Amino acid sequence: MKITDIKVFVCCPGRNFVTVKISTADGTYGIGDATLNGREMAVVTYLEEHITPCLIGKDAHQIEDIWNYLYKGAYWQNGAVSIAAIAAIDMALWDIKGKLANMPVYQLLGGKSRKGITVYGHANGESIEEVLQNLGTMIKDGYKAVRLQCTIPKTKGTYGTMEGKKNYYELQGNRPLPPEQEWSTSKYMNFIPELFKQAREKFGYDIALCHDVHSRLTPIEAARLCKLLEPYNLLFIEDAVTTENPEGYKVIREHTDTPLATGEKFNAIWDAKEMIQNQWIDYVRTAVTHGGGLTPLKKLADFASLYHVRMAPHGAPDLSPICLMAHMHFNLWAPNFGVQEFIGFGTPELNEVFLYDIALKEGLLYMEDKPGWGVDFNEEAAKKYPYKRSYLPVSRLEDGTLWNW
Ligand code: EZ4
Ligand code: CO
Repeated sequence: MKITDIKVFVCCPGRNFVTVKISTADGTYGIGDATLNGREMAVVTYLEEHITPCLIGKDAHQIEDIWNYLYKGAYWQNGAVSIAAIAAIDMALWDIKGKLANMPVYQLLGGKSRKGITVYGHANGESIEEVLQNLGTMIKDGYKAVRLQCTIPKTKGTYGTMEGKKNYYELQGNRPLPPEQEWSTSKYMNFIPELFKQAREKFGYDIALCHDVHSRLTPIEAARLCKLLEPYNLLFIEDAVTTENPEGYKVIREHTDTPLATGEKFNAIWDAKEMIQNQWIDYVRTAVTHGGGLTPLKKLADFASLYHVRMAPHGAPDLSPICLMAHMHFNLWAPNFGVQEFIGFGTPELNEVFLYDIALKEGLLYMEDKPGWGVDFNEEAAKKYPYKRSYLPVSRLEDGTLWNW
């Protein structure tokens, strides 16, 4: 089945998304997500200049070969920009294969391993009281797992919260340059255990709780935080330290039994290999969009399963509903699926552009069986929401040193 056309769309229904649409000779099309937060146009150029011209006329069925053609064939294999571009092509091809087979993609992987997808939602706030109020609402709504992030007292917001933007943590779309946030490791370390202490005192131990450090600690600081949090029995601590030096996770592991999650910035299985093989982590956070598509993600899942490591895909608002639906299929299949991050049902603008159908029942996400990914893209609606330059914030220590955000 020959590829006849590939189009790349950028739109901003609330925040920026890059979408790829591949069409084939018989009129079948597939869609994929290529969104790289704050670097969207680099991926668009990579796709339009360097990928789409090479694929016209190729057989859409040869997903494995096309993946290697784009990865190995380019010589410059890796990097967030090229991997997001390859991921979108890979996702669109799996969508086409599912449609041509008249099957949901999870069937092509080997079928369902579970009835629904356990998700964790976000309870954010500018005070412990506000976070706990939001947590209470989510428990009432049936969530089985929740991530807690809270502004540190006497600061103007931190990762997970933004001053004046209640319960919304990564504003995009109306500011052209990166905002700056101040970071104090000591204030953070002195405060976070109290958040989880009060959460457990108020809601007990039935609800699974997790927290994203967003790589702001050193390994030994992270080890200390994880130890302080041991009494509150977390599902996991995410991104306790950066991953450039995987042995940082070994240091944490030597000190604590708080489970560890990382990998939302991994580009390839190779980035995760050492941490998985050494059993330094418990959950891999790689998303289909940022990990190069379904083709490498299914290999990553199988490899991780050999070491008791589970998949917990990244599901922040910068991953489009196409990625969310790809995760539905991936997670339904992956025998070693753990939990899916889920930020809730989209805004009316988002759901005008992306058409998909999911339902949350007792903390599990469900979807209807449809061929392919079961998500569509409304090109006309997307035109109403043009791209707006927008960046994530940056962090600085109190003395002005640039820090990890
Ligand atoms: O900062 O998706 O777990 N979620 C996260 C996210 C990331 C953004 C980056 O684009 O860490 O909030
Ligand atoms: Co994260």
